[in-house]
Amino acid sequence: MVKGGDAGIYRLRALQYEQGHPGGARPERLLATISSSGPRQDDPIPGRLVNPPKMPNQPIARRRTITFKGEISGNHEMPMMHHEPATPRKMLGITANCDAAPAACAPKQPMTGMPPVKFTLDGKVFDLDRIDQHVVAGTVEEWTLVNLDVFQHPFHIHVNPFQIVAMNGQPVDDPTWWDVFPLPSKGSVTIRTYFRPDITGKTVYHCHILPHEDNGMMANVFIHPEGTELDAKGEPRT
Ligand SMILES: [Cu+2]
Repeated sequence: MVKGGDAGIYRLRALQYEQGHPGGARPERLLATISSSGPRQDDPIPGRLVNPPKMPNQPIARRRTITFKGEISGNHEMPMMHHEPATPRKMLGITANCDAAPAACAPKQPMTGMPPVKFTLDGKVFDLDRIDQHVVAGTVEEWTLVNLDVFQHPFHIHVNPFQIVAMNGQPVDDPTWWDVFPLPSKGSVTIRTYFRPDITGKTVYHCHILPHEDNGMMANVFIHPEGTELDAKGEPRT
């Protein structure tokens, strides 16, 4: 939350950002142009919006390791740079927004004779019908997210935010709740999350770089109702 300045025109920019990608840093981009006008308001800005919930003090029900790997084969940037007219593709029943996610509108394999771009979680590309993790509502889990690439992968999981408990194996003591967190180059982040009891069913976790996600770096997690027992393979007992 920001307080507007004196009357005038302001530009909101995303600064240049180094993701560690061999193609170089992401350039600065103009996000919005903001016009400040009218009588001045001096209302205070709240110091905090909510009192964040505490992580429940309960044992870790399960620990998992998830690996992130991109196979960019030298043409990783091609979907973004393709010049054919964009055709929106349907993903998860939703038609892609070509302005917000140009990669979703580019042809899947822009060049012939080169291996396709492939981004994987635990060696697999996304499959709508495959459940990759079974978890139980009301439990706390720790996931170690391993990035095998030199470039970052920002991890995002739907529904349940998470806390960071270790970076590259070094403990971190920070109660901040995260929605997305960048995995460092050739490193790991261990997260702790509480699967809240009131939300169950299938959802996803994925890399939040859209061309990575759209080329496979996403997986399904199924949150079973509280009290569900998982067998040795981590699947619900029937
Ligand atoms: Cu990624």
